[in-house]
Amino acid sequence: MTLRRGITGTGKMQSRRDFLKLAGLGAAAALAPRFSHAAAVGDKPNILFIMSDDHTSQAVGAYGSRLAKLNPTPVIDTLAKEGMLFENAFCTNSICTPSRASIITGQYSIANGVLDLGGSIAPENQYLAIEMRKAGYCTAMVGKWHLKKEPNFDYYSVLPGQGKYHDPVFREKADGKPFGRNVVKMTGHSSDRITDITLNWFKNIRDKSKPFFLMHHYKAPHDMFDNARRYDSYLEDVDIPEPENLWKQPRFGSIATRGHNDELLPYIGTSIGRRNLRRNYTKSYARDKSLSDAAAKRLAYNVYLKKYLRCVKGVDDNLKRLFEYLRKEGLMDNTVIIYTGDQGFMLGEHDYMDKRWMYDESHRMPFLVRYPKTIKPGSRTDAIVENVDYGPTMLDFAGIKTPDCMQGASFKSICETGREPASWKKAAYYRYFMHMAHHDNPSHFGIRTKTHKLIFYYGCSPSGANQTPPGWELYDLVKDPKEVVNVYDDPKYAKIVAELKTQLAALRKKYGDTDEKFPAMKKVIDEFWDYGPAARKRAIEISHEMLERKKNPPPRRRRNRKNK
Ligand SMILES: [Ca+2]
Repeated sequence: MTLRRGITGTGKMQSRRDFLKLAGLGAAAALAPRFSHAAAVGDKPNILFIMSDDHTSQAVGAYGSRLAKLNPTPVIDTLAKEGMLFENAFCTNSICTPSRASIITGQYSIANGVLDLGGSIAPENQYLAIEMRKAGYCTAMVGKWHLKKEPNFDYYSVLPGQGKYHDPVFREKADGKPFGRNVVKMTGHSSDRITDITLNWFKNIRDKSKPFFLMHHYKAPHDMFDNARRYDSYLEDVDIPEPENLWKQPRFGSIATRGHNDELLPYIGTSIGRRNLRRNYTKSYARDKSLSDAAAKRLAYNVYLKKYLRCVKGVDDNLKRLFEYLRKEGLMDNTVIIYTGDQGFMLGEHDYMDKRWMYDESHRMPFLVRYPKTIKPGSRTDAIVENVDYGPTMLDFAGIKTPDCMQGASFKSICETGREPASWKKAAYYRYFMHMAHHDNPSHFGIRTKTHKLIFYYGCSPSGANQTPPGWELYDLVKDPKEVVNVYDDPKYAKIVAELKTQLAALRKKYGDTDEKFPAMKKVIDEFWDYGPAARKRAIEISHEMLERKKNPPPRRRRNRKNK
């Protein structure tokens, strides 16, 4: 297969029509002429999009969390010092493949079809890369890709699937063989090799007559965390600061996340401590049964955080190498440099691990952008931006209008002025589909404004199967930024709940995420939307039914489960 075959105008218009149909935008919009953009490159800035896997904002020093005192990311922090920090950048579906799909297409999961880890993006639908090339950019993708199909870039060298931490293999475009057979084996740690590949591309491969658009993606610090050996003693003698809600949060959550009277706590949301033993670090690293629950939890927490932060350190040190090269070559200041993670990550907050949740630590993405020509050093914004907006923003920096197929919008003017246009979005929309997969997270969707977050755990798979108790949670982010008091049932918040439900329904309609294709799931959502007495009674029954299933599970069938 050649790349060119995949990017014909016909293929693109077809996918755009499908999208418009899905989004219910009608015939007039579908027939509107597409704009064209000149191929001339002139003084267009280079664009370097750096993304790590699961690097959460709490583990970026510039975000000032409890971990900032460990100085985990001195190099990444320079982007905040010399550029802008986004306090409220959010993913639309907190897991690897869907987040990457939203970035490359500018579309929410329901529109690009990547609802879960099984999805992929065909070369002709990799709009961000295609538009950059059309605008005269030399395009490259290096590192973790995870969108399965061949990257539609002038150059790529990508890890297959998750890739390996040590001695990784890459699929390398320059190898010339068809995608999947173009394998190059390397030795050493993936963060080091990914940086080497990028530096080699800068020196020997890129077309220097064009501006560049490079996506430079680390595998680290995704689990199963495995740092380069030189970091084995990093933080060895440090007690990692703990979040208060690792230990105590009596008013956190709902029947959806705790079960009726907490009866499902061992089964929902994988934990740091002994609460839920699936994929659990206490089980793996604090096996001594004589340890108290608290001692085992503290030990497991330190192992989990240290392994994670050692991987982060490897990323940060490698970026030092990359930035030194850019400085030496005079590329630092005419390049828009972005640093982000593909989602956030729970580092023991709420006694949770992994991502997937809509709680801030998992929902938020670190997002730093440096471009001294137009972005003020040391600036910050609390504007709400989503990963679907990343593509439009980078295209805007390249002088390209947002293509019609993208649902996101450019926030370049926010980067440059710190001010939000009056029409800018006031809320982020979130949806997680992979019901109870891997880390026992019930499916949910919700809305987050600057002041509140409303989450609806409808709790079933798209087929309606494996029902967990539906429930609602509301957090007052002004009074309760750590999200430990669910105020959904507090009468003082009834008006806010009603307003947010109306906004949430409107966003679902706007983004075409209303589940007509999944009637069984839609029925559950409709039944529990108002959450009156009958629905609450039924949720309690479902909680009991789930407990019964967990205590007396049906015989296991043999199956091959794909890991993430
Ligand atoms: Ca990820």
